[in-house]
Amino acid sequence: MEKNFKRTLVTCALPYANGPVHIGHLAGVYVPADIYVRYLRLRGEDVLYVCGSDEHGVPITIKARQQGCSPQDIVDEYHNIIKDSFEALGIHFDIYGRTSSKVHEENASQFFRKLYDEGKFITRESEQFFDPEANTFLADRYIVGTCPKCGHEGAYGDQCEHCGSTLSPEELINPHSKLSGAIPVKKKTTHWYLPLQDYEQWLREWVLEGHKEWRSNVYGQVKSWLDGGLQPRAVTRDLDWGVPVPVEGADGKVLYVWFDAPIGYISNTMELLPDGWEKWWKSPDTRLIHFIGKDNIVFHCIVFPAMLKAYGDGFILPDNVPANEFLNLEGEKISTSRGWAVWAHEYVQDFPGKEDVLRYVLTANAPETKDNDFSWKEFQTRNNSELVSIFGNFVNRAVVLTNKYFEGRVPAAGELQDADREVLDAIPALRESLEKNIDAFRFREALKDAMQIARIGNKYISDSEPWKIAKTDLARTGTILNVCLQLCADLAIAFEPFTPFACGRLRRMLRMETFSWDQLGKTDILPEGHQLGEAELLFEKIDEAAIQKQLDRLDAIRAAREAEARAELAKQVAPQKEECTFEDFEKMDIRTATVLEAERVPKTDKLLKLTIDTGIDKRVIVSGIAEYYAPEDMVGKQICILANLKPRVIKGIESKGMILMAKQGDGSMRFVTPQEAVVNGAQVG
Ligand code: B3M
Ligand code: ZN
Repeated sequence: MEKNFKRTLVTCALPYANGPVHIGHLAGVYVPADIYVRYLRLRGEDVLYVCGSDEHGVPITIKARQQGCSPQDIVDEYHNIIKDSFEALGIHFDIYGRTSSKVHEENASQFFRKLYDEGKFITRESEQFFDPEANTFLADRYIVGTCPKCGHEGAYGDQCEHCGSTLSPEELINPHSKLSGAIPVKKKTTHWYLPLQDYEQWLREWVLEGHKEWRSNVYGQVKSWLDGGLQPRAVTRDLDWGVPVPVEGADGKVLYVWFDAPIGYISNTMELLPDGWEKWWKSPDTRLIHFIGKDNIVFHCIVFPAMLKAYGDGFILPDNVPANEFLNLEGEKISTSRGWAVWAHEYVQDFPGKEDVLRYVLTANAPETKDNDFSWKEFQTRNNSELVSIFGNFVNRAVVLTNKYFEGRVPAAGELQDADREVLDAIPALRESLEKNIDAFRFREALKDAMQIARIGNKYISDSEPWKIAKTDLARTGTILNVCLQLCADLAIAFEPFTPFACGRLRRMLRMETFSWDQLGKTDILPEGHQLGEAELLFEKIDEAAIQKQLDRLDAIRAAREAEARAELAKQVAPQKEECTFEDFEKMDIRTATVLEAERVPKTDKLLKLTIDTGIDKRVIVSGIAEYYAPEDMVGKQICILANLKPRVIKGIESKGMILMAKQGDGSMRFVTPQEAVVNGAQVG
């Protein structure tokens, strides 16, 4: 912090209340923000921690329609699920508000109204798609049709979820309204726009000149937006869910969700502190930090600042926007719609008491500078061989030995030897590094620093073997344990931002009723004679079964998805072949026949050798249908064959003719059979 701020306002991106939060959200936004806030508070700083649900936007209205309920029902449900899962993970906001609240509606309206009155908007008429039956404008998501890129029939007007292409409604083949099925027509509509280009120069100075310290991914994205030239951005939409546009003649229009949502940060602060919110938003002594994911960078670094600038009235701008990249799950992009995610509310049910483990793993592997992957195996390994074997094991040995030899009282530190001093001296340096890392939003590195304290402790206790020395020199054992217990106290402080639940248990064990960041690295945090509490397990091993259960769940999702993709592919129909004459067709001798015998052709996966009664003769045909039919399925079946196909030798067997098969888009085949039994040898034509 170069400038002397008096307080810090930390906001976290407001999650959309149309689904639960998953590990991608946690790793990207909420866990790092929580570490930061806990750290600042430990240092005694004045912090306000604000979040809430983002309850507007088209996806919420679509979900409501799908489920046959109102958008309010949807947001009520997910608001509570999300709120509870944050609490369960130890993420305690000062307020977790919602953008459907009265306070927000009034505040967002008022915000729009002031910009409107001061002429800060421009209006533009454009043509938008309209549903003539439902008598309403259609958001792109409300228009469905066939994807021009992959042929998928349920593509949306903004995107095909099947092939991932970005689309516009104009590109859809056979477009129709999701509401009524009607064909959308273009209709004129007027909207309000914030002329972002007017703020371009100012944004350049503020970010590109003034905030070179921002993360390179954030700075780079802002620069490329600015270099690309800013355009007016619509701040209203034709929709019936959202904050109504508070001006005459704007019936059926609401504020665009990305206009009202960031104002939600302010509204939520107002809701918490009706009389004290301004000091958090309008004082130059306040430092504002937005924690977000990379897909929100433009809104937090360009659009919202331009809105605040346009509004004036002393609103502060973010001092930093530490946006993270994305987290993948087992090598694949997390996807809410495909169910490819680990949900926060399910995790806390599946792993009760292991909230810290998720916080730890998501931090150790945080996607701070590039996309990263979460795997359940890594989760298990980090728990078992880091939290349990290093941190937990060290603390356990120190406390158990103190109980054993000193009745649970902190022994005196006698004369220190080099090894003791080396260990104690390492901590202030680690503390400094940890502070630098957190101050620079490098939480992965900060966590390594904290873990280094446990690694040092674990090595020290193993090397100095106080349990052996106890037989001959109890005072020396006491010195070693004193050093170990100071390290335990260091851990209870240093890990508090990362694993607050375990640190609570650790402080109970150490009876550290009061503690502060300033104590970290001191050699007398626990004074001689201080009585410890009961030994407790800090972390527990996670077994194979618990991991396998999670992997099985993901495998089931993958299998279902693959089956769906195959079914989709099977539907694809090959285009018609080149024209042929009746004479061409007449050349082919197609007949009914019955399979008498069938066996696999040895050393092949695909071939069956079929002995056939063709009505003319008995003959052998080799056919590539073994993937679809077992030999016993074929015996006795009446089929159709091309009888006069030139014989071929396949795998040493002479094949005379061909079985007629219906081949689907995914390559799968079914034999063709007369609808009722007929004699063998009947001509098909
Ligand atoms: N509702 C979250 C998202 O893009 C979005 C953030 C709003 S923050 C003002 O997932
Ligand atoms: Zn597609």
